[in-house]
Amino acid sequence: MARLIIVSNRLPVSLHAKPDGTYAMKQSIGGLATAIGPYHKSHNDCLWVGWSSIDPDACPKSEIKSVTEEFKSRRCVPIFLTQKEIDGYYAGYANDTLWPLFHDFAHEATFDSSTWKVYQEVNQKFADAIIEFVNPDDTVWIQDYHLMLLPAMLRSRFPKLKIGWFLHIPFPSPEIFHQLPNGKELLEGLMGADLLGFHTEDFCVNFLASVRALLGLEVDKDGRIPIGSGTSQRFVTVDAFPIGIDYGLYRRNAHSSLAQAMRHGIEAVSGKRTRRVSTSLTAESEAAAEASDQEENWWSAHTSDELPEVELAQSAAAKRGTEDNKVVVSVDRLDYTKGLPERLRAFDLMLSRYPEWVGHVTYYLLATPTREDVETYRKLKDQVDQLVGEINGKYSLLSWTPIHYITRSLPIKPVCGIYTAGDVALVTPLRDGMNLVAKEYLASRDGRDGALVLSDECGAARELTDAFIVNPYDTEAVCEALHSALEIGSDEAKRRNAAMQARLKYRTAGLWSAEFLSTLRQVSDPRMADRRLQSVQRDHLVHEWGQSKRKLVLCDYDGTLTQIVRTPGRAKPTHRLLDLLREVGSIPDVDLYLVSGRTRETMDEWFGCLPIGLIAEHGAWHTKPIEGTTAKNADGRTIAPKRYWRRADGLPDPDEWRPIIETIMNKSVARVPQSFIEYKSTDLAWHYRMSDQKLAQEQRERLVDELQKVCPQYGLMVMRNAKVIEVCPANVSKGEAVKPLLESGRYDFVLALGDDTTDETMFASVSGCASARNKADTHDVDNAGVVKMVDSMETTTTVDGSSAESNGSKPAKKSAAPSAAWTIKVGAGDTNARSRIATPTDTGRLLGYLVAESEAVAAGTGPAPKAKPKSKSKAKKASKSKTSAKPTPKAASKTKKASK
Ligand code: ADQ
Repeated sequence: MARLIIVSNRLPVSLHAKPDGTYAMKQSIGGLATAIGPYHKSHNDCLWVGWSSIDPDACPKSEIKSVTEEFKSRRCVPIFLTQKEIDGYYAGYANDTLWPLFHDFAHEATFDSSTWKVYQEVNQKFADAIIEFVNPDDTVWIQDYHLMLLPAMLRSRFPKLKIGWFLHIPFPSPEIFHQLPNGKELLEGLMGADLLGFHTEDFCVNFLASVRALLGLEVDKDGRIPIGSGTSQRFVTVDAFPIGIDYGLYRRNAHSSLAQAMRHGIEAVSGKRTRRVSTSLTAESEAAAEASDQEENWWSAHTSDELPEVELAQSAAAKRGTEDNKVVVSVDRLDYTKGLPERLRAFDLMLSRYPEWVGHVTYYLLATPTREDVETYRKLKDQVDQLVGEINGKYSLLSWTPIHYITRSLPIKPVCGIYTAGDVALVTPLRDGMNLVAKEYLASRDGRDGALVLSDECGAARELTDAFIVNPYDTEAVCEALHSALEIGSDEAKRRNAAMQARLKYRTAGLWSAEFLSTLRQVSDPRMADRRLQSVQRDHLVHEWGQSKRKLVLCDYDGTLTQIVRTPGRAKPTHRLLDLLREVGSIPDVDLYLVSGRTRETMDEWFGCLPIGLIAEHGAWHTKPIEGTTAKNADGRTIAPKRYWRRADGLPDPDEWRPIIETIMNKSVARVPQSFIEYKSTDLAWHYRMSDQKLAQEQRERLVDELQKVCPQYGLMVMRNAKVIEVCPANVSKGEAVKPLLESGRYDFVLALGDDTTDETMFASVSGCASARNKADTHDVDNAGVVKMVDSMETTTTVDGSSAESNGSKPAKKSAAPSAAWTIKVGAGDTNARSRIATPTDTGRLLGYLVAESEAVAAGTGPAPKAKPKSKSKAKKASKSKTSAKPTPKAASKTKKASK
């Protein structure tokens, strides 16, 4: 059985020695463990290889054996690294060279040939351990910058192994990458993989620029780098896979009693919950105000400059209501990439520029120190300590402290408590691959307000475009964004969040790993690697969907929404699939049609209850719900809509041709055991999926020959589909069936999905209609038959015989063809479709994206951002000063006042 082998620096579980000498296993927390952990846990065919955190030199051999067994019981393969190896590979090359350089902190990077040597050796140690048990048909998924040489090491031993690699941190611009003495070797190491994944399109662009410059390799239109030539040629695919979070986990934990207790505690201390702080503040400020009114007394003898507390207390008095108090939060590891000193300076500036916030905004800063043995990290800690001390010293009032500084590492529930208490989250890393904190904050505030100030230097900024996006180096911009975020109204904050939350809810950690693995399978199969729907194209499709006014989805069923099975009757839709189709069909500006070769009886039985259109027998029949008949009962369940089936006009008379075709097909049934005829009202189909394939294929050619001689005289045609030979009217095809919809001028977005040759006619119609956009006016005259069908599909006869506009809206100008037209082939084989996805599961995922996007747009913020590659140098960064968080007029006037 083919297995999935995940390889990362650390294992997802760690062992802790107990006092009795035995070990306790502890689940690791963190992005990677939560993203892939559930897959590993629930799949018996999934193994995880990683560093055990145990030094073999400090552990007796017998213990190593028992520890290995302990790990094995959790499907983990431990790698034992000595202290020297850890110092060179992990602390040295990975964290002192690659980490700073990849985060654009070249000045922090050390280049030491001895750590590079150990990095090579440890990568080889991982390779040797994997080679010992891996099978050639397994899939290996390698994580992160610690193991960049591993793909080529495995490839040299297993040419056919499916190998993927994902980078969790940014990939730097080529100018920065070129500073790395061993850059070429690292890239060569990665060229051993089939698929290389990055968080964003920008990082892919940076990576490909370095590949071009250092290896002289180019990427083709399908996002693939060809390696070698001739029969041994293989491809390395590069694409973006933005990691998500387990949204439900954060939403649930935010409601836990521990998180709520934490939230209440923070709100009490910051004066939001009780009047304690506010009362004393009020007293303090009233005393100040009173004193300043009296001439010649102690207070008035001091200017504000000499005693800023007086002014601050006065400003505090301006906001007496505790409901106006606000909490700012941030959660970080204390790393120089997270931009803590810059953020603290911006908070300081905000308090001095907008003194009305003094006494009314409290910043909960959770920053857990890491790598305290390293000088840079120690210095950073000292700097942050000092800044916090300075700000607290400068602004604290008797009963209010601006910053609550927590340096402990907290488990998920208290962290969620902090998120739920935070009116504003300050997430301003100077550079970050993705940044999960921003996403966790939004998930913890599901359905609630709360404003996110987000650095444009992290991957999350490409997705969370409704946040206050700032340049983290620009103190002024962060200050203004923070002020705007504090001032934002609850409704506006909810509206912004709802859009981002709708997308995050769908784009989870589970979706991320499933998409990476599905892409890895697709790119490793030469029959499916061309025309692959790349993430940038998928994002473009989703963006166009969000922007369009009226959308048409044409979707085949067998092989497109569900796997092809041996017995056609067994391909019944699951509840999950029906729910998905119901969701798509229920979006107000969407018309979904299932376009199938199945009989109308089957279509009715399986899908008649859904608010969608149905086209059966390759277009011989069509129906859509009569408007106003789709409703929900008291339980919220959709009541099956009323619908009438309509037969396409001008079809040959079945009584004339059916006995002749049946006789011919019956000969094949007799010759090929387990083959059979399927009877449809306008169509006969010979199925041989369950038969001996060699015998069936020989017979198929004979049958096709014979049928082709007879069919034309009856106006019929022969179709070769997947393990089926079908005879149907020559003037019927999926392409002809959907033309009336395409030419109706009703839609500005069309998506067609299908898996076999019958769907190619549909693709041709969609492409033809899109390319003939400007000529479509003439069609009414040229093709009277088609126009007739337009009319019959556009209007639906109601029970009383009157005619109703099927969508309730007037069609746009007849000649207007869709401006966005997407055709997608599902699976292998030749196609004229624009793009290809691998399996029906991918179809489901794509439809899921569209549902989430419609929800996000409905939440009121407009369409998703179009992915735009962006690469910039450090030099540009230093000079830029931008923020989307423009000061509000109110804020601007205060700025002026403050600067007087
Ligand atoms: P990290 O550098 O670990 O991940 P991040 O994405 O922010 O950074 O994830 C941090 C995780 O740790 C979050 O789940 C957060 O809640 C938690 N955390 C952070 N500080 C904490 C603290 N003080 N106490 C408790 N919990 C804390 C790397 C890359 C990122 C990328 C992820 C996933 O550097 O850019 O997003 O991998 O690919």
